[in-house]
Amino acid sequence: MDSSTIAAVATPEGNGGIGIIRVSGPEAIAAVTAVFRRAFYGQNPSGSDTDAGEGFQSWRMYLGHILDPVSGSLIDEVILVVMHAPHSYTREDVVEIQAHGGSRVLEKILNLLISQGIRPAQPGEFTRRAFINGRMDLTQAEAVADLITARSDAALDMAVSQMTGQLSDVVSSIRQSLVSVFGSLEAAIDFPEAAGDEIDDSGQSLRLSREVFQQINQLREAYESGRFLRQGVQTVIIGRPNVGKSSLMNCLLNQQRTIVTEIPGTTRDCIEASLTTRGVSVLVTDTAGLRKDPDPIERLGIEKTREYMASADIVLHVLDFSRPIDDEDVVIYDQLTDKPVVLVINKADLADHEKVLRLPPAMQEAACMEVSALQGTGIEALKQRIADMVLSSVAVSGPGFIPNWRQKCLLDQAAEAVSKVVSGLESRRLPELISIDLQEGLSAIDEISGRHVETDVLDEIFSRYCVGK
Ligand SMILES: Nc1nc2c(ncn2[C@@H]2O[C@H](COP(=O)(O)OP(=O)(O)OP(=O)(O)O)[C@@H](O)[C@H]2O)c(=O)[nH]1
Ligand SMILES: [Mg+2]
Repeated sequence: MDSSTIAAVATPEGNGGIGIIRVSGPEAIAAVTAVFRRAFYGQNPSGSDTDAGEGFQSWRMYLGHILDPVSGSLIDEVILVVMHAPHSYTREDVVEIQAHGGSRVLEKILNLLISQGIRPAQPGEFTRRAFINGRMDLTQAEAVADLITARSDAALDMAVSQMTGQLSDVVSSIRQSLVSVFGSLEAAIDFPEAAGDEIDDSGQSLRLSREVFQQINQLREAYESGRFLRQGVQTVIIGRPNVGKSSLMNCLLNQQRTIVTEIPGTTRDCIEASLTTRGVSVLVTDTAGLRKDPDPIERLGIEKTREYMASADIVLHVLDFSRPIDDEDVVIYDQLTDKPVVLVINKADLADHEKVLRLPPAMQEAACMEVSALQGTGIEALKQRIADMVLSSVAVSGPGFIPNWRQKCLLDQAAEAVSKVVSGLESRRLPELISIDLQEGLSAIDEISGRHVETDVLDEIFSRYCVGK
């Protein structure tokens, strides 16, 4: 365990009202005390009424000044908050210095602390210490990063529930069940006579293992249906040239992001942007119009469009209300068999009241929305529709939090191992063999919670955090 004392600027770079420097470790209080002079309200910072040496109480704020201990020059007026171990984020002694938020000021204070023998913190090192010191498990530590980077309400809710330990609880209940099955198998291995001819006579181990298998699968399903909330939903706008794809993109974003002209074939590349609607993060891509006889540049654009279509979560297939549906529209639609599609019938402003756009039978099953990208009508309803599609798929999944990719890979490993345990118990294999599978399942579960995890895995996880967290 690294017992050095670390410090970092915890607030974002740039100028701000206040900036916070965080210090953690056994020397935190001593180092800060060496550069801090407590001021009594209304008295001169350079006066003698200071008590830098007096002990600080936890969770109180102290007004004072940071002074260069060598030159005696005043650096800033600050507030200190001291948190004595173990009642702090890292469970070590922590001091937070609330200074003025100029990057030069913060850098100067940090350098003063470093001159007191403290080292700069690595990215995520405070949270890593919180994990190592048992304040949180690895799923909670990962949720801290999710919380900071959450771009939508839904992602934020998910991060909060994971940070407060909901995933940890499920993982630890899975662990308990596996340990209990393990205990029965060990007993059967150590005392075969006591276990009788057959292991798991009562069927208790089999029942528990099946339950665990189901729990693990629920988490895997939650990943599949809820990954939109983590990554944002990939939405691709496609259609024939000139139907108004770029106009729709601009309208959704509420800004002129892509070029619109009356010339078919205007957009030749794929243009991405993101928006948030109803708390859901949506990544939208405008694409080149799909047509039969493209020129060489358009052809490249169309190839790219197809790649985006293949990886899309939702496709917005744009049709033009002012023109009858033709074979090209149908050909495009037919390529979308495995995707959730919304037919966006654009240019609704050009339709007279009696006119209805006739859709061929195959297209009639799809969700349809009428919009005018020119006038902005129907756009809110379309956004609502996209959010509903995402949120309904998440609601089905249930648990209220969504494993990340690392956790999902480990859940896959655990599921495979536990399914072998189940079939081993069903076919009454030797307990020694079943216990090998069980151990594999346990170690995957323990890697999720961080109970047993390699240092390089931790390095990889925490390197994605910001410095100061
Ligand atoms: N009346 C009307 N015109 C529209 C509407 N949406 C787009 N247009 C017009 O249709 C023309 C084509 O619009 P774009 O948005 O460039 O169409 P596109 O599908 O991106 O076209 P390509 O990039 O060439 O494939 C432009 O002249 C737009 O002003 C609409 O809702 N109503
Ligand atoms: Mg376009």
